[in-house]
Amino acid sequence: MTIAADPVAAASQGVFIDNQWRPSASGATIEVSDPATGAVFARIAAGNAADIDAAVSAARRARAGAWGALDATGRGRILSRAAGLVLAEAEALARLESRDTGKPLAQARADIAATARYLEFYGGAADKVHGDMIPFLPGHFVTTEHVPFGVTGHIIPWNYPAQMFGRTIAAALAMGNACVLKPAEDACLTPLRLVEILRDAGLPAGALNCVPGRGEVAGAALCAHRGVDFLSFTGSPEVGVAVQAAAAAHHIGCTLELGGKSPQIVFADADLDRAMPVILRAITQNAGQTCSAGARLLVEDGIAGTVIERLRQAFPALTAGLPGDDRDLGPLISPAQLARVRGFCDRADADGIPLIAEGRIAANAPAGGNFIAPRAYGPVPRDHQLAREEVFGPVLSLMTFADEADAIGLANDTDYGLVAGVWSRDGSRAIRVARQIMVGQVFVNAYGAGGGIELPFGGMKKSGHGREKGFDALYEFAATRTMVIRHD
Ligand code: TXE
Repeated sequence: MTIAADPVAAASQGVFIDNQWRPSASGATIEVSDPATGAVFARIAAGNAADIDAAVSAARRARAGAWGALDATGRGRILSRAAGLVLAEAEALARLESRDTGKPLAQARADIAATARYLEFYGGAADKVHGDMIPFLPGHFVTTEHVPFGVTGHIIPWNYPAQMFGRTIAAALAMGNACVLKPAEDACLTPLRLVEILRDAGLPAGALNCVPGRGEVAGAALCAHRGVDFLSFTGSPEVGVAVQAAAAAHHIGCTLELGGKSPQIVFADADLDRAMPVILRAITQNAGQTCSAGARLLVEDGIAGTVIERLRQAFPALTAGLPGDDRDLGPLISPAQLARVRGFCDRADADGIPLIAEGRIAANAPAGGNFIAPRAYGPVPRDHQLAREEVFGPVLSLMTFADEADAIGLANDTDYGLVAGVWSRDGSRAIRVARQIMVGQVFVNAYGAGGGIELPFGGMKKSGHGREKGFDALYEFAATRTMVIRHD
């Protein structure tokens, strides 16, 4: 029985090691609740340090055995086959993702398509990675090659479980690493199915192992395990610090993707008809629980009134509803996340921050669901919590700026540095500004949450370091080995 056919079966499937499910060491489980109703509909294993240890051992055996012996073309073919298998059951996976995370079905379908694209992209890229020949001293011949680290540990969050799986696992496998995945306890049913799909595509035993469980137990054990050679983490800055400390304790590297407070900079000459729908989508997609959500709307003084009026017109129609009804947004992931987002709104209200506009919750949204209506506040003082901290919910903070220099200063006046958008009909200015924003990805007259699979993505400052997506991600999962040959 597969998880796609019956999510509740996940309970009995324990941890995935050496290409098979086995009971977790403790037998303990974690309840999985439906964000739209609050009802428990599945259970997952609560893996612990013993499970992590078994998974890492399996991965090390795979590296020393069949997986380590496979050439890059062989690895790529397996990933490409997996892409096809994902597409073949895309609808079932999308429904599972939508139920587990609460996201609208259309967004879940897009996520599954993207997951297949990751597998396809890195499947195709696997045997296109090559080193250099470097001119050196007379009588010397120098080459470089990109060597997989060995065993890579992956900790992913709950906001895009399938996409995060594709992003981090496909790139690491393409380079020849063996992986141990710790998915998020709040939503991990699609990753639990995706590991089976990789097996069915021909991945040798041990090349990909998955231990669901709590972060402070299974996640911490993965970070601390001496058999892990590299860590890839996406989640909160607080846990990111702990992951990096654990990596440093045993002298390994890590990539961290830790969210953001991304600015959308709108100059007075911007094409608002084009910009506004994108700006709205960038804060409502996945109910704002997106690392690259366009959370700060920075508007040139002269058009602040116009933009505020546009928000007043647009927001009341924005609706949070049942995932299957495909409204603008679904519920938040959990009661805890709902309380966190409400807390931001309550503090903004208490501090007298003007509420520009509010969306609504659909009449048929169940009372037990984690629904919240999207909101736009502004002008938000530059030092207010709502201007500075990641809400991770559908809450837009509008601020105004005086001129180009002020816009750049304001955009960079944040601890984060993930994504930015610049909207202007003056092409030279838009590019000039875009190049001064300290972020890993910047859009001009566009804004795509994180961009495409092909585009390197990652943070500066508190948003983390390292790059995912595109070819850059492949090099994150390998060390460069330089070989110097003397032949005179
Ligand atoms: O994140 P956690 P949470 C931000 C966002 C959100 C906040 C809290 O602002 O509101 O973080 O979310 C695992 N050792 N982002 O609490 O705890 C955990 O099991 C090792 C931004 O869900 O960081 C899960 O698999 N691992 C973000 C993963 O870390 C640990 C996405 C993320 O959970 C661990 C998610 C530990 N000690 C939240 N503790 C983004 N960058 O998009 C937890 N984990």
